[in-house]
Amino acid sequence: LLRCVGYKIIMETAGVFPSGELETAEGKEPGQSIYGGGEKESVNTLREKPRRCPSAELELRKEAFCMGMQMGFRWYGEGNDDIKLSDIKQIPGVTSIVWALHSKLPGEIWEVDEIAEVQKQLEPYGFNMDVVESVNVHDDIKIGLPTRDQYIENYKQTLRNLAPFGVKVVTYNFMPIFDWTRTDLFHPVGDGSTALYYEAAKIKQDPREMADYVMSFTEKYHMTFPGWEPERMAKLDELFEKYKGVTKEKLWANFKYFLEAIMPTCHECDIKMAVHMDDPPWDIFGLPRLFTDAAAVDYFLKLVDDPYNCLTLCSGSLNANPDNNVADIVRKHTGRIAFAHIRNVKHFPNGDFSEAAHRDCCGDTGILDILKAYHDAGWEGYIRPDHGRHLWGEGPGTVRPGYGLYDRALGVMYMLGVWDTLESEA
Ligand code: CS2
Ligand code: MN
Repeated sequence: LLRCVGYKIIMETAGVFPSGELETAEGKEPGQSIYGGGEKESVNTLREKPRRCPSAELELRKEAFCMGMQMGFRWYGEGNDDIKLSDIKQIPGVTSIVWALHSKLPGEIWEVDEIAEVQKQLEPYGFNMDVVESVNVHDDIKIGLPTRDQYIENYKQTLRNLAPFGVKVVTYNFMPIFDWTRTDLFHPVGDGSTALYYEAAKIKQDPREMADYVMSFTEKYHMTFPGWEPERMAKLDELFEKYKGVTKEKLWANFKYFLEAIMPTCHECDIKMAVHMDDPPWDIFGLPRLFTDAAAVDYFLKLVDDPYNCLTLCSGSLNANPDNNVADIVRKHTGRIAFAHIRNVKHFPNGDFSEAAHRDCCGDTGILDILKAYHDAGWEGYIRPDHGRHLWGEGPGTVRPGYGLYDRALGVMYMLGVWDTLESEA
């Protein structure tokens, strides 16, 4: 019963009513806006009554700050994303905008007034800002330089600044230098759409070529990509130099140091740290990578065994290695997964892979198994469609690679369709 996600209650707990008063859909006539202005929105789009949860239980859920599964959608912010919040609002079931202050460099403090600005943008649409992706970790912390302590203090201050806005989960990664790595950002899939693609033979020891390729998009379309900030890319040789001697063991030790330092702040702020899986999950350009398989996930969760030390379990990142069974990890570590990224990947025999539509049979990741594992384990957390293909005219300059509107919206509907079916059978 507790698994039941009542959309209405999620909206109430999220405090969506811009007026600040706790209104309920019951107080409105069908067809009357509950969003406090703007477009006319029918209350019939919300469930009149949650289907299986008696209201007393819903109250309990509220008291226990029990979240249920909440659907999120990543948005890069006003002036930084061609997709509008009003477009996202039209995708059924999305309650959370997964956001970040993308102008911030790793290590900088996120100031309260900057966070409040985002809140002001989200509020009229009733979206919550519970999930931040990402607060990036400064390289000096990963390398273990003496300067790390100041950057850790800054990180803690950012967490303290985020907490009053209701932020519950902070995603980040612990990959040296780069975030995701792909050799083609708009690769034809064969049906007229394009997707992110990884051609193994194109990854050489010299990362400069790769960085130049990504930077060419930044220059041409004035788009910066998290993990590929021009300021950092300009110092690539220096960065590589600094990482010399950072073995996998050292990286784990530096990771432990960072987490142990911030866990008390996470408790105080009630914010879960949710580390993203490495993408792709293997060493690259001679740099060590940690989150490569299930054993690494086990090791990490024991390394700092704290309920606030959690995962952003990214299905597509891990399953870029086809040996990784993500559903098994879901079953084993349900309570430590704060955020689920659902991404499907198609593998080729030569080691190349392409990103694919969310539907199970469009790729090899086992999306159906993964969703079933979350459902059957009674998982409660945040979930979002991760990368999607670029459809219907989306392309370089109009969308961020992997972050078009349409395929991710289809992904949401696929996930909710599977979820609703599992619920109705439960
Ligand atoms: C994300 C990651 O776009 C993506 O693939 O899944 O880049 C993720 O945002 C970061 O690794 C988290 O810091
Ligand atoms: Mn992801």
